[in-house]
Amino acid sequence: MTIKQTLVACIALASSATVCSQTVTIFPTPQTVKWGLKAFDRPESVALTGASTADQDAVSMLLSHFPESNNGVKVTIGERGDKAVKNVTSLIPKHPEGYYLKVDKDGVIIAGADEAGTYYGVQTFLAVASQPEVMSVEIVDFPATPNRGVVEGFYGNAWSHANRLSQFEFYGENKLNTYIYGPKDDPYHREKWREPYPDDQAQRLKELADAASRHKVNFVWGIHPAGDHSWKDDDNQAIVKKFEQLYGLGVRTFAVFFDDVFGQQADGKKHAKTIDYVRKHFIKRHPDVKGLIVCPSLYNKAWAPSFQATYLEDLAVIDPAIKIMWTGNSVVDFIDVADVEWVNSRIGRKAFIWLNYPVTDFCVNHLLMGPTYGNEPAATSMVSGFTANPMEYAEASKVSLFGIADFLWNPKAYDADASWEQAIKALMPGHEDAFRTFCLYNVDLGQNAHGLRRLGESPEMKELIDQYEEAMTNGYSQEGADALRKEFTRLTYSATELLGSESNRPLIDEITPWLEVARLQGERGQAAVDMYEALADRADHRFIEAYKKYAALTDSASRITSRDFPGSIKVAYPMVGTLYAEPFLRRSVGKMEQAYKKMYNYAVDVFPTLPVENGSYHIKLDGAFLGNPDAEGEYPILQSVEDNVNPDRQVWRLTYVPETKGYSIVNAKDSRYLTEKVTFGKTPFDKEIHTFMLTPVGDGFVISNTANSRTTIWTLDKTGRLVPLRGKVKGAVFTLEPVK
Ligand code: LOG
Repeated sequence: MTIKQTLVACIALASSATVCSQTVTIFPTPQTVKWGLKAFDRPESVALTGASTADQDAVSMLLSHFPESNNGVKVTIGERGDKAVKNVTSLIPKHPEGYYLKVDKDGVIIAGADEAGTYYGVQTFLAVASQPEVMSVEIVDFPATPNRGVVEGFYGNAWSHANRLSQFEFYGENKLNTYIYGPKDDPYHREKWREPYPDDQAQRLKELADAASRHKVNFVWGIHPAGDHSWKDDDNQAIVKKFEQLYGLGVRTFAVFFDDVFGQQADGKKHAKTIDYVRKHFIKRHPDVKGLIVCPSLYNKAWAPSFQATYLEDLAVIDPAIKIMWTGNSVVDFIDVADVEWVNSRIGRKAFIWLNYPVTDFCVNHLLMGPTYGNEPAATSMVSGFTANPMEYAEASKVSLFGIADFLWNPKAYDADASWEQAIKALMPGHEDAFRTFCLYNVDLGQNAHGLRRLGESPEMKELIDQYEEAMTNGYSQEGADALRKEFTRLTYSATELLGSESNRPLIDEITPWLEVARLQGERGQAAVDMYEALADRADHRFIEAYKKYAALTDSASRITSRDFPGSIKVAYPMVGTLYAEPFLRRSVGKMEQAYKKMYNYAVDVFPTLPVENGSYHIKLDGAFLGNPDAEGEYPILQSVEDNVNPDRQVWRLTYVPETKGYSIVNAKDSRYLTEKVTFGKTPFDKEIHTFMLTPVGDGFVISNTANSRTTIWTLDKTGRLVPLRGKVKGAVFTLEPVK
């Protein structure tokens, strides 16, 4: 159902009678709504007028909720031009996809500006009629943004067929009308773009195109030929041939992606020629093809300096009806007026937005379940379309997409928090509080290459942590400990409740690894509070028991994975509460450990010992020395012999950083430190991303960055350069030799 919340306002009258107004809050927020008194009880059935001339998807949608019968509530349905709705013609908004809806004692009128309008009118009526008492209402409604939806454009495991079917239903309910197919790791989209889909996959795409159309979603199929296109006509023809296959399966809108290629492959003039070839030899030959969308190589403003200065202008010679995509000021950012103005003036048309949110392919250990905020409402009138790139977790992405749908339909009325609350209710009915708590612990992206953070993580927890830490520095606070225990317990209860809930199983199944980590985080928090209390009571045995519990729970959490199946493109190691809760746990347990060791001897061997002592080392691989290049080179190098002229080049100072359980690695020659990319640091030292874990293996260590240690370890490429190795692969084993 589109309507997610009922505001039941009950006014108790002087004596015994109670009048209940069962108006509902409609999402996406309509342009104008006028509520009246009760019209009728929720209908058992409907009696239709105009059904044969009205949009058939709209009629079926209505009948799938209310059966037809002669004595049902009268519903008149149709679109502009149909006889059935002739009387209300002047009330139908002129905007494409708009509708007029009237509900009163005499029945219901649903009148669309076009077919989609009628369908959306039905969706709104279903919402209005979701309560036991249906209220009178008059609604004039239309979308502010023309093409609204999703671009499945991420790297990683592509959505399943069932995911996509469920998305289309959701888009219909929430009035999103566009889905662009472009999963980077579907081989037939990118790597093997020239090859046709095998029959079984082709059949599924046909099913998708049909299903999308039933929900008034424009199914756009995209190809990504940019990696190895020769920019000659035989390859242009290969695009056309592939498009013909998809055309045969019912696809009527197409896209060509040139993103994430550089140098010679990122040539605006060549891209324009290819697109023009496709226009001439494909689009023009099929009058029923609705359009073409292009994603340029230069798709965000931050990259402009490193591209051909005229890339966008060179591309912009293509037919002005062809849409050009744009991610904003940078790859991952929200959209504002200034950046849309910037690109529009270069491409000679309104940009088509590719919003990289809530996509997590660059921070796979996180889920983005927070409110969708940051896009400037006024920008929506300057774009030809607006699509969001989601997470590979399709069901979980619906929280953000709900907000996107609401924002795009009616940007002026958009309230990110209210919309988010509504999404939570819609997606997890019966478990709203638990789901809300879970979502609040999963808003942050963690440290990531794009630098985007979302700071709204559990404000309740943040406040308690701040208070508790202040109390800790001033002595002891039982109140602070109690409050903190309560909040951690709430987290555990919420996760446990959701794990057992039946209300939206596909969503629960998807997020189960994060729910497990959240449940354990709550329990770890409780154990940490036990440690705190034991320390205050000077109860060393109790402290050790609590510590052991904490350590065991932490160990269990660190073993949880998501998408860990054979052939998975990306395995994730779920992280929860990364902004406040998790750093707090590490910090406070680390401090308590130190405090305990100063006071007691009992069982101190339970604490992990450092893999290596702080100090200066040679870092060696197969007998060769890791060194600092003489020039201002970016990467350390591997040198087969010891440097006797300038020995400091091969000396590395390792310093343990308790917060991250990692080491900073600093070269003795010039004090440059290694960063998360194993280059030398240029930005100020940041312990979160500039420290390394040393995992003992045999006589040596595998080295990994603490920020992404679970997915990346360091090894050497053919040139002897340190490079990150992704995935669960055995890495290079380094040995450390202390330098006196
Ligand atoms: C890719 C996209 C990816 C996203 C976020 C575009 C146009 N292309 O940096 O496939 O999901 O960033 O990682 C991209 O955004 N490249």
